[in-house]
Amino acid sequence: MIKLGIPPGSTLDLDDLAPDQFEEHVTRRLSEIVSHFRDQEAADLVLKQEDPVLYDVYASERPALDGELLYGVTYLYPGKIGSEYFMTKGHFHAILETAEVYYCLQGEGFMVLDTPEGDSSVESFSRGKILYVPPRWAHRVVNTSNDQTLVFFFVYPANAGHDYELIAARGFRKLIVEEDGHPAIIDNPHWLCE
Ligand code: PAN
Ligand code: ZN
Repeated sequence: MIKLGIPPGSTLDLDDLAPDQFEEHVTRRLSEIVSHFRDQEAADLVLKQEDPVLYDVYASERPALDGELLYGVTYLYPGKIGSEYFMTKGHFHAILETAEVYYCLQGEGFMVLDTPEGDSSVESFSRGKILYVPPRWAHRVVNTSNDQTLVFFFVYPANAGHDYELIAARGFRKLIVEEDGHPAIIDNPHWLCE
């Protein structure tokens, strides 16, 4: 139930990995995004042992109306599946012509972006960096740290919605993998294949 008036402000404590001021909480485990990883054998091996949490998303609850915003914070944990770093599922907004702002509060990594037409971009994303995701650009965040959680704040129109299907079907054009101990941006060999 959304209350009228001004919601109380709150302070985000970065050491608190389970902030309680947000009404919505989604936990994403490997099994939910396993098909997005390049190395399916490595993913299967991990899943035989455990189903690790890749990230937690905490978000405000607002009505999906014109003029409303949703905001929150994502904790993307460090880790790899084979040589590919932990990443968010990635999506277009269901209303394609909606933008988003991301602000990195902790950690280091990249944002990978694609348009439906096949344009592609990769932006570094580390503590203090603000990224503007223009309308039409699908977006995914990748944590390239070996040991630090990547934490970022986001805000976007409350009626934007999420379209995960196109990315699930064709992937992003670029992948971020570890090569010789460092992050490398490579072409996705499976882009558009399925
Ligand atoms: C973010 C993302 C969040 C998780 O709130 O939804 O970081 O990523 P996936 O939705 O791709 O799993 C956002 O971009 N909202 O629009
Ligand atoms: Zn988004």
